[in-house]
Amino acid sequence: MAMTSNKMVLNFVEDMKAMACPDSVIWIDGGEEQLDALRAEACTTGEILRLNDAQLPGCYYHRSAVDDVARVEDRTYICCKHKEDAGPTNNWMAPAEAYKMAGDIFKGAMSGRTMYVIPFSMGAIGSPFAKVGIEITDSIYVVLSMAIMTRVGADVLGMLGDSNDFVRGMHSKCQLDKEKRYILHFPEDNAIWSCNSGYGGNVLLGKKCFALRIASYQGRNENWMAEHMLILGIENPKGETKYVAAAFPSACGKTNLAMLIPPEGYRKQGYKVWTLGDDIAWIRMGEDGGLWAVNPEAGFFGVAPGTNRNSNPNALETTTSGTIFTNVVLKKDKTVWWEGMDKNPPEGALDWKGNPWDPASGETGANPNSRFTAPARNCPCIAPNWEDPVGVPLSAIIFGGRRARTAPLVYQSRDWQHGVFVGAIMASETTAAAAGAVGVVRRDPMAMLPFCGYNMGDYWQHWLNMGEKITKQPKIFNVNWFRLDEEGHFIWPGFGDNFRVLDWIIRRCDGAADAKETPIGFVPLPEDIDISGIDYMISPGRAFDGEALKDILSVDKSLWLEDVASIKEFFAGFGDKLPPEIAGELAELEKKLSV
Ligand code: GTP
Ligand code: SPV
Ligand code: MN
Repeated sequence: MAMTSNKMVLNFVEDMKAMACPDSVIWIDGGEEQLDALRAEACTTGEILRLNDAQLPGCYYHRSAVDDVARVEDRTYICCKHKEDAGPTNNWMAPAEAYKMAGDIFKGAMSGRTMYVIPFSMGAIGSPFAKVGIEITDSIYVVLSMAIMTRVGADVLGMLGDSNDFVRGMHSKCQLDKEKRYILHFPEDNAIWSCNSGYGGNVLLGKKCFALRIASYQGRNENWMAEHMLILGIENPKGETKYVAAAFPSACGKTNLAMLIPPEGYRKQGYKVWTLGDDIAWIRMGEDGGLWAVNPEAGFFGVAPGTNRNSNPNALETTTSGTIFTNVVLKKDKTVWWEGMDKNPPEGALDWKGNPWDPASGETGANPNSRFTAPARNCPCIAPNWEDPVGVPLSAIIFGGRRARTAPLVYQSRDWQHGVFVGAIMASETTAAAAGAVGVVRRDPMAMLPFCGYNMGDYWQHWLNMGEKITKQPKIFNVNWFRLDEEGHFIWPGFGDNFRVLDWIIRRCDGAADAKETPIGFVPLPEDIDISGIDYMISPGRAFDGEALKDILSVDKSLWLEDVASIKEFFAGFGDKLPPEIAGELAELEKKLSV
């Protein structure tokens, strides 16, 4: 039974039905009863498996196809009328061609299957900034995951009313044929078509497809910003909370930073970190002239490997109920395990492919991009105001990536324009979150390279324009937790100790900390970063100390000049879409490095 009389929604569903030819259509109402029935059905077919109810109540296990475990950037397209509007960093296809190609793939793809219609909201229902999508899918895993990651059901249609302002999302697993796998975005039509995948980032269309690729396009037209950013609050001993948003590329530490627990010394003084979001921020101008951020999601689709009681106890706690685990190790007692959880790989377990796993084999048990899908409300440090419809005011914006050598632990931009440049020159080593080689340095502006729904040159201009419009500009910083020593060990302890850097950032925002000016921006003096109580061995013979701190605060001009050469080459691809202000900042940087 259709749950709405909205003609646009009904027409969309009818069109997709006519194309995919499902045996039946089910509208997702958002109630537990329906979701429970779907869970039971998916357990019967083996699509998911119920985990140990005593230890992991309401949790399920899922495996994706072995060749379908990450986003496929080379098969992801922006389909707008003019190629130039997609820009040099996106794959482009003409809309008519894309609809035709995918239409042929979708033809009859759901015959013998049920088509689910998921009305979902990005943002709290009732928030003036929330946006609606309808996702059609033939996967119960997608329905259950969307019910965790977004707000789904009848209330969403109530909020939409008769409006045509919704994203039309069409997904089918089809045959999971990787040669016919496409993730197609039509920003000018508010539409997303995804076929032949069952992996989260390709199929949970509310996330990267809508909340970043389509929303970034909408934000440019409507004067707001959709960013690949976590949002956190830092409460000081006086009970005042300041908010920051941080953009790091995939698998570079957003979830971890969002949920961090400050070192003991800070905790004793009364410092606390509150989580508002771990992956996506929608940012608008507030009435006070500042920038305000909301998290449009309702759950976390987090990286499992490396999550443990020390690195991120809050994430671990978040996943103890109502969670779906994908591609992790399945233990005999129907609990889960992954590399980096503890030092006791389980015996008699099944690996992420479903085969008996021998920990001594040298193969990992969990896929490096294995993930958990967990409700945000489960998180012990979720901010009490995380669903506030107007969001939270940002004091600082932080960029960061994985750089073995070039970028120092932290530096601050001179002003907004220079800060936009700092975001635009971001680079990071690739990770398992996307298909392809891992560990290769690539330029990834604002951590948005795979997620910007239009020409990145226009995107930088939009950042500059937003800075002009606001009167209270957040301060802009860059961090790098990933500097390596000669032998490849992380020099900085990271995780909870990253709070020491957040502390400097907040003190800079308050005008309460000093800094040294360098060619790239303001770097802390070693004595400005509190390293008391750090207990970390960089390598067997070397403890982290003041010397190590000096090392990772250093700015090596020759390395930076190499980076300038790579930036020039990257920027050249944008032609006259490169804002002159950004070109000017690059010339300035080169000049400062050359003296
Ligand atoms: P996406 O969900 O893909 O967007 O990733 P993310 O940015 O949320 O990354 P996440 O926090 O899940 O971290 C990814 C990996 O980086 C995990 O294996 C972490 O253990 C590791 N990591 C996170 N923070 C740090 C840190 O401060 N230092 C080091 N060395 N590793 C870290
Ligand atoms: C990322 O890759 O940045 C993720 C996971 O957050 S996915 O939803 O697959 O994009
Ligand atoms: Mn992400």
